[in-house]
Amino acid sequence: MVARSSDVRPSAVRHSASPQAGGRGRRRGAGRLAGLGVGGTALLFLLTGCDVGAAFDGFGWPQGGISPEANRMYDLWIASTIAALAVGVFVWGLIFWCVIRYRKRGNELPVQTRFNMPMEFLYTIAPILIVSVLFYYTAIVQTDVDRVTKNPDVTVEVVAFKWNWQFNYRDGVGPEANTVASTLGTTEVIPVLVLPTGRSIRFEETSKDVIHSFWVPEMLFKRDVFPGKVRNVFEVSELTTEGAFVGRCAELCGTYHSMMNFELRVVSPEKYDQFLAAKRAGKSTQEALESIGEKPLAETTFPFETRRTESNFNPDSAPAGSGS
Ligand SMILES: [Cu+2]
Repeated sequence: MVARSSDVRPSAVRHSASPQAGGRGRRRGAGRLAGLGVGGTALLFLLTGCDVGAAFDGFGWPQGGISPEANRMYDLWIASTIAALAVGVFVWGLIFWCVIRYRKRGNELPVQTRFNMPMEFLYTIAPILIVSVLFYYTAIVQTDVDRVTKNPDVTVEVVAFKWNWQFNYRDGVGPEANTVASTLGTTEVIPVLVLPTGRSIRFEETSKDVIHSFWVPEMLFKRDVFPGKVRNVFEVSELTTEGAFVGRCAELCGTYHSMMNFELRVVSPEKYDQFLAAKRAGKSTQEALESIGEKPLAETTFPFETRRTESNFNPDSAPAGSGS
């Protein structure tokens, strides 16, 4: 016959009243202390955003962000992972401890702990607390990353099309603003998007055909580019590192999706002003880049060989015997 909990509770009470109760109480106290220690450590990491991620290769998250927003998202990931690991180690420890400490030793029914209100209260409150803390920090970082301002220092319109990019430097925000200079990618030349460090930059995205996605891996951020009237907008408060960074389309958009690369060239604000002035004076992007002492062509990626010829693109019109 299976004992109901009400049948065995008196035994549990008697058990705890035994002479061993003092030792058990001390052990319980030590367990609570250990739990508090693990929780406190996780909270500490969460609050300080300590960069232990570098020692663990970012726990799978790309490192080397070039904007404050990228670093904030990285810190959130690292802190969340540490908190998850702390909870995981604590729970795994409890499981193994229970398996060993309370393994079957005889036929006597062990002490039952059903309807233990403090413990059930803890089971309910602890997850709610953990989720609340994670939600709180996620909401803060997400709001920060999605924030757009009324007057960014630089506005660039990103136009995606199958299968390349056009970058329009604008004199204001929104679709009514004017393009003052433009860079258009071609099959032969990778488009280079030139932007300055230390200035807030607004990206306004629009597509000519299907959905693409604007992605510079070092910004640790990508956002879809939609066709039609939807104008996807995001901002970075500044770019912190000069250099050349490859950019990609991150949305499967058709045959040559994987070849839809561009380059982000981050330069000093002075060089950026000179570049824009050269563009406005009618120079090509390559000439303007050379005029500020930058390499004229992309250095992080190269035009892909499309291998599109008359014979393989339109086999029906190919001369007889020119291939399968
Ligand atoms: Cu695309």
